[in-house]
Amino acid sequence: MHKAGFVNIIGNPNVGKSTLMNAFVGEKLSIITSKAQTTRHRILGIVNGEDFQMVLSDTPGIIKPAYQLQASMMDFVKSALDDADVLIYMVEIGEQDLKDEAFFNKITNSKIPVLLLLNKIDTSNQEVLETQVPYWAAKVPNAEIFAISALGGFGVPEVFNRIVELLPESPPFYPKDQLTDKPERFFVNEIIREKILIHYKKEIPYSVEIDTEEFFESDNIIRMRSVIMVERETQKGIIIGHKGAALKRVGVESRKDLERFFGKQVHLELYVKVNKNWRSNERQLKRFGYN
Ligand SMILES: Nc1nc2c(ncn2[C@@H]2O[C@H](COP(=O)(O)OP(=O)(O)OP(=O)(O)O)[C@@H](O)[C@H]2O)c(=O)[nH]1
Ligand SMILES: [Mg+2]
Repeated sequence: MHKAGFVNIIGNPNVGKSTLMNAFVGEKLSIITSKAQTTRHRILGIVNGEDFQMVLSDTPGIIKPAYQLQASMMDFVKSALDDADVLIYMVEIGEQDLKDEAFFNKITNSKIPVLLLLNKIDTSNQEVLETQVPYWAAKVPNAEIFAISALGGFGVPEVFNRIVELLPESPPFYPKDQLTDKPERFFVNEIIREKILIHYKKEIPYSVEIDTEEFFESDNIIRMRSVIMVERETQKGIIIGHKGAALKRVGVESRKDLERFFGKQVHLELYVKVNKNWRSNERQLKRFGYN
């Protein structure tokens, strides 16, 4: 017998969804930062076993959209609510309610199995845990609750095994050596965007999109050229920094990560371009993979 199914991870921003998916897959597929709204897409991470295939979906944190990009991000969450075989609802210690009631009602009325993961228990203690578990059990009575630390790995194997149990009988959906649904250039974009999230403040990371225009792989090196797109001229100056120092740092750190990710020497050319109000432009968003 072979089992396979879609296991979709949803929750508020910054609770550790991407950290969990990477832990399951054993690869850094999704970027992770301490800032909210790090993930903008629905990213598949596929875990293949002898007799099962777990198709995980990492999704953007749930927010009330303020502009078109965020609305598209929430469409990814909606799609993940619709096609899940197992729903992972992640919350973090100390968090109260999900900000969007419609999403929350969908979870509590779900006909499919829901695992509620109470994450970041490494930041807490037994006393707090003893109040949090009953709190969530009352709020989401249809869920099985697991207290975990996605970062430290505590409780992660137990959740993994439970998901495998819950997978429906099915042939695999993807070739059994496939790890994700995204192309190589997507990961280049994401690795660069992670450095932007880490090094720039306020609205800058949220105004940036990366477009990798060239990706040439030869025997011993991959040559890439990527554009960092911003919404306004002033943001371009900030990205580049004094004598280009800030942009250089992004380039150096990205290249190191890209070499690790692809297991090959990388030559990365970066430049910055203004793409006015791209976040609110349907056509531009479509071009960058936000449907
Ligand atoms: N202490 C602690 N920190 C964690 C744990 N899991 C994740 N984090 C941290 O929480 C922050 C957010 O993690 P992500 O995995 O990016 O969270 P996310 O839910 O994917 O965030 P968005 O994509 O923005 O919605 C990062 O700084 C992680 O290192 C955990 O178990 N314990
Ligand atoms: Mg994420």
